[in-house]
Amino acid sequence: MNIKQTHKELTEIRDIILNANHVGIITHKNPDGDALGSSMAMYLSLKKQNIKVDVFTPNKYPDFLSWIKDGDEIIVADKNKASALKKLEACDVLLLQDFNALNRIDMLAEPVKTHNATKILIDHHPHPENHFDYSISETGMSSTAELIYHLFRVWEWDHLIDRDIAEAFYCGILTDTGCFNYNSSDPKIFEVVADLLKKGVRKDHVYALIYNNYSFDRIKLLGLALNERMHYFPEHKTAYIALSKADMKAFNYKSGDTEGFVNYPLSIKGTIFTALFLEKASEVKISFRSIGDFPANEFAAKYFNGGGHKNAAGGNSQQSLQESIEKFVSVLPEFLNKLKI
Ligand SMILES: [Mn+2]
Repeated sequence: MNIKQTHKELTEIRDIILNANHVGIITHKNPDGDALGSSMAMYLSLKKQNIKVDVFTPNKYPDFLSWIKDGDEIIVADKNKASALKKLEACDVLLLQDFNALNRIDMLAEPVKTHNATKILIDHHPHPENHFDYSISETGMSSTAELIYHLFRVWEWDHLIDRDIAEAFYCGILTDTGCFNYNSSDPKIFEVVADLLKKGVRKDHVYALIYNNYSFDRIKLLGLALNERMHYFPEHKTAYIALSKADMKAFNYKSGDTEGFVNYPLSIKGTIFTALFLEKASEVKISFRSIGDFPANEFAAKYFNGGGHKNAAGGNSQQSLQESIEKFVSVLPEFLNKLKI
């Protein structure tokens, strides 16, 4: 366990949480398995200690995460903004989990920025912003879930981890490592998983809940993406998939349906970089994945207002879908040249 803060500093943070009147846990928009898993593990553990606590997400989490214990208690800000902001205002400690910049929490950014509460960032993305009272930022962790598991050990909260909490942690680790395909070479992750299994995690069951939980339409959309919307540049070891609004509408797109699509082109032998372009109402959303030394986060930051991890990043474009793709294709050679890959 390699958390930068000393044991004393971490204990101080624990005591701030334990002495709070009302803790607010906030995670990023379009919450993924780690955002939700790490938030709910914290939420369930605080509830067990009779601490008043709420979880806030900017928008709804995808259906494939609806099995997480007490997920229906999450306050979804874009569903009822006024009531969410009122509850947020009542919090005196805010735990900001699984994001590094306030723009990741959408309409909650401004209220959090001006909030008087003690703000504690708990995250594993590089380059966190620095306007928080405390920042537990560990880029070496596979996931925020793994980081919080280690915090629980330091805080002597591991006795609180029951099956529900263990499965929330496991969800975060499983999804943020692509089922142990990346960000998971550190043997310590498997020690964490071993302990979670001892706490009762139903490993195969959780896998099925997350990955065998799609609609027929979603599989057909994947078929379209791979068969007609994927473009491969063997000379650049790169492939991208682009889906238009019409493509998604044709298959009754629901939030979460394109989860994982970006990874498929990496299974082409020799591919080191992939992108997924999704045409949204007001922007084009882009996900990036890479293998080895290719810094997907630097590419996302340089050309597409984004960032993230070295091998998993995201960004956006205010141009049209076609213009965004053209930009991608045109900047790719110069970026690859500089890398000398
Ligand atoms: Mn994460």
